[in-house]
Amino acid sequence: MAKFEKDIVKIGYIDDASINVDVLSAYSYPENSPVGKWGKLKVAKNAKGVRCLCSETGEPVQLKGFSTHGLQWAGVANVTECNIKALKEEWGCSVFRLALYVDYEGGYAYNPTFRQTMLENVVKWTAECGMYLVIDWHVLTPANPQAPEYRCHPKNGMDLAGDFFTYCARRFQNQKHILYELCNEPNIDNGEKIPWVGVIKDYCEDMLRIIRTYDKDVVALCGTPSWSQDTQDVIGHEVTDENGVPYENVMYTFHVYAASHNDGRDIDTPTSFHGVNFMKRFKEGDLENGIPAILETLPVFVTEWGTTDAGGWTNFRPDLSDMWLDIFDGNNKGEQMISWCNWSFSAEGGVCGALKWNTGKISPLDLDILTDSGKYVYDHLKNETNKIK
Ligand code: IDC
Repeated sequence: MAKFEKDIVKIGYIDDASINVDVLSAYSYPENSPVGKWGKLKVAKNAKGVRCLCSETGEPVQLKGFSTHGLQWAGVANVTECNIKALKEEWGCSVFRLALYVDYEGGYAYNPTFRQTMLENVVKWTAECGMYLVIDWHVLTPANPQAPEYRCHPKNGMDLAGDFFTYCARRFQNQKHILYELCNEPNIDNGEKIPWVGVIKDYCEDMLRIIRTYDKDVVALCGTPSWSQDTQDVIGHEVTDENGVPYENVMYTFHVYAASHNDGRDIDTPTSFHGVNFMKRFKEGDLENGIPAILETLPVFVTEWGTTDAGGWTNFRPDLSDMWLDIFDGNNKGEQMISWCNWSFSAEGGVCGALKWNTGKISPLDLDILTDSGKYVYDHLKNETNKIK
């Protein structure tokens, strides 16, 4: 395990340009939009005394929307002003997640113009329509958020993660619509699980220290071990500052793909999760294995869920998705309403991508451009909007 110990993590430098970047002045949000109504979000307690995502005035809120596909791929073609605004106005989304892959397949590390162009644009477009934005540092490959590719880049020695969050937290400190996802899915390196205690937690604390220097209260979402499925590892080990004081306005992520992570039933997708009852673990707890109801214990944000298996390519399962959406809507021991982003808003995302191959513009909407998964999520969002009206 020595290779995971923090003291051997070499931390690179942060660019002066990020430390000194101009602070963006505050956007004003349309009055009836999610951000117009709920303001800067925070973590507070619901009626059951369980911590959850709340509005500026402390009312529990539930955000629903989409995550992009990897921005370095062609999926980026769908991330346009017109489409983002249509997701809010016509689909009823209240959140959008920007998946910023880093060292993989030509991600951020290879294309720093992401920061100037895509990120700035999406911050602006989501603000203009009053939709929340999750800025996701998409750790996936390498598996460890403390890997040199993120913290001391082999090409230039930069602490890319530290630099990125310095830039964002300083530049966007006056905005109310932004949330940060500190790392997408830490996972397995050489057969060894990257642990929460000693690695991921330390990384998240480093990023929180940076972010809190500029933005005292923005909501930050911490990725959890095993592709953000072992959320229970955080229980009893939440993030704290250097003095051991717990950080406020922090949530922990859980990622679910309905055909792979469910009530443990046997299905026809090869998965190592057969027999693990994720639904019970989150909803009611798994006391035989010492796990209390996760949704009664930790504030949780589902920054990714899919209607299919975890690979995204087979097994569209609306029945299992229904079961998860019911849990997310507050049917769990903590009565915690879970905010979510569906993976993915993309025309090249396989069976779990919402759009059919080659789809560009989604407005005005022709239902024919939607995949089964896209149609399922669209119908759910539409029903919600109709309920509110
Ligand atoms: C998938 C993409 C796929 C790509 C793969 C590896 O859909 O085209 O080849 O990543 O980069 C996640 C990840 C997310 C995955 C998604 C679907 O966060 O990056 O996207 N998924 O497999 N976790 C569970 C599933």
